[in-house]
Amino acid sequence: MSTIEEYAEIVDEAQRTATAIAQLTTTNPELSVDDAYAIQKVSVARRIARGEKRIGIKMGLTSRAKMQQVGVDQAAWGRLTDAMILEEGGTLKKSNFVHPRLEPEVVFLLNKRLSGTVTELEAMSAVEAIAPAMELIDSRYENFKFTLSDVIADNTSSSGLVIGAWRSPDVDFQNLGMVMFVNGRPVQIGSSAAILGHPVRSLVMAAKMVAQSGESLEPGDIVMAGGATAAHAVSVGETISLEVQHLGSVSISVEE
Ligand code: OOG
Ligand code: MG
Repeated sequence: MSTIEEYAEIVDEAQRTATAIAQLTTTNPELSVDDAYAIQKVSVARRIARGEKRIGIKMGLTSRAKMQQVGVDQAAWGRLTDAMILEEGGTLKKSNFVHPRLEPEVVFLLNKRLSGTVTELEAMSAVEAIAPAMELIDSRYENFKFTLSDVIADNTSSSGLVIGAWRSPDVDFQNLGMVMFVNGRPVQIGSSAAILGHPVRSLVMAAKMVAQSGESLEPGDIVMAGGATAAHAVSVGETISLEVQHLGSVSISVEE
């Protein structure tokens, strides 16, 4: 059995070099969720030590569609750094990733600290702004296959994010239409309500989950709410865009 540090190096190197690895649970079927979060923390600390900056967190597996697509039925969170930001309307290089997928999300910008048990009202009052976003997920595991512990150790597949224009959260964002297009053709159609019934619940859950790791959500942090539909495996030559009702759109193109 390897140590937390050894596993952290394995997943970090897989990410850094875009190389697929075997699931950690193949050699260690007993890998616990707590150990997996410890591995995630150390692996992201390696990125921070290389000069990346923490920008917030992402929630994952907060919709039924996402859980079904990857066969894991519990929510999880991961850490985001500035190196993951992709330019809105720009391009992403597919060769920087193993098997990248894009998924439609909404993202929150916080202006207050949130940690532990908070109400939906408290979570709402900590939201400075909301924006449409797509997350680029890229499991480092072969065939995009993993258990809950595997995916947590792999920073919940976090790889990139494209964020659209921020707007005031005064719009009711409980049930907003979300359509993701590939070269103008709709490929994923959903609603923000697919995210736990209301995306603010993802923020409530985020505050609780980070507190379990002794951390908090800080003013200035962003929190990705989680994919509202299944993710789309991207191909070179595609332009992928997301339109969120009342929130606007984001897009990115895929190159070699
Ligand atoms: C795990 C990450 C899930 C989401 O938004 O549900 C996630 C994965 O699907 O690879 O980011
Ligand atoms: Mg996601």
